[in-house]
Amino acid sequence: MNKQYEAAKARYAEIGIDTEKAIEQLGETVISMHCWQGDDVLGFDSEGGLSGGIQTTGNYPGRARTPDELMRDIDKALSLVPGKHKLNVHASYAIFDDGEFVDRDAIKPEHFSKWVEFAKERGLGLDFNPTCFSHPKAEGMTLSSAKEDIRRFWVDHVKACIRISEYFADETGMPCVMNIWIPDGLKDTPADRIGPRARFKKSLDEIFAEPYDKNKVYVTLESKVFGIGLESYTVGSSEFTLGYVAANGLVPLMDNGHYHPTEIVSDKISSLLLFNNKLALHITRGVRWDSDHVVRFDDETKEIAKEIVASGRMNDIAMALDFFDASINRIAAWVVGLRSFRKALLWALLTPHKAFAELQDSEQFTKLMVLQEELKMMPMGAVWDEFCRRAGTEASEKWFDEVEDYERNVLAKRV
Ligand code: RNT
Ligand code: ZN
Repeated sequence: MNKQYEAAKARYAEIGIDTEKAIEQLGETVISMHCWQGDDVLGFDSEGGLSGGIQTTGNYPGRARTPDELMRDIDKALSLVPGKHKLNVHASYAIFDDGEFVDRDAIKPEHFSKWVEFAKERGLGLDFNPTCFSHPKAEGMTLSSAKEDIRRFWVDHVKACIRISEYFADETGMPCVMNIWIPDGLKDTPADRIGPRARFKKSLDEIFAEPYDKNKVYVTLESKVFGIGLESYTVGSSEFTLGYVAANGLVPLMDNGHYHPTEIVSDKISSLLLFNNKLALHITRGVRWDSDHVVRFDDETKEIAKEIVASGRMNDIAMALDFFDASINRIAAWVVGLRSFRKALLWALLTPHKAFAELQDSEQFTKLMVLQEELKMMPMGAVWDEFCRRAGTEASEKWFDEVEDYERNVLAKRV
């Protein structure tokens, strides 16, 4: 019996919160861990750098350079985070046999069999992403290209990715979220805005003309407002993606780095839930731009978690992390991001949403403010510690000792 936890449990009971239930729900909630934090989004299928208007900054030693290194690093990170996870893989992480090379329009499930093996051994689900960037054919537009051969190449790539996603779902026994994001856009004011969007729409129509099992693969479409070198126009804008998913029964995906700086995804979740059966999120942290900083236990992350939990639709929301920081220890980046988002979910599970909503409805705004502020000093830390203890994971900052050992013994030797 942990005294601090027992005291916290009693204190939360006073405001109508059952900490046992919160711990249980938190343990069941699946967060999708992105593989690309471990190697600065480089992947294994090409030698070129990262393109598409996204950017990692920093040159911290120890980047994973091979599938084995990346898998080892993922294992290390997962050993330090409590709760259930899926692993989110990009098409550029195909693993070829020695001397083999298959271009992206022709990749097959077999090129991902090592990821399947890895996931199955660890009881992880798998999510997937076409990679329409970091490729010679992605120097201009991709699915919205005016060059027919280029457009076709990327249509074939996404079709190949749907087959791989089905394979992931079959093998793991869990649905696979397949997210389409294209970097297509323009640096300067477009002469023609509707042309590329019409071609993107046509490409998507061609992709989905081939049937797939919607119970196994949840196709999501991610919008974006700008990218580096794509400051004036993106083809896959918010209106485009919301329109396309509504008309075609796909799932919208919001990345909280992909809006104007004063727009907040926490305010968008409820509206999308009212008009969609499912919703997907890329949880990240933008600092001044779509910088993809490591997720922290900050106000907007807590507000996103609050909206997820308060909606009562947690099971309809696919939660994935999406950040890439190359300036700090990459394992620690993963662990901080995963732990922070789970802390935010715990924070939300320990909030008396119903009571607060009733205060709002009865216009008792003073009392609502008082209680919301007092809630911030509640002993959530003791509940988090107990959750970690039950999950067999280090609760305190001591987890970082293990990362430092790993850095000394493994990462520092990668030169
Ligand atoms: C880019 C999008 C996209 C990527 C990943 C690697 O701005 O957020 O989701 O970060 O697919
Ligand atoms: Zn994203």
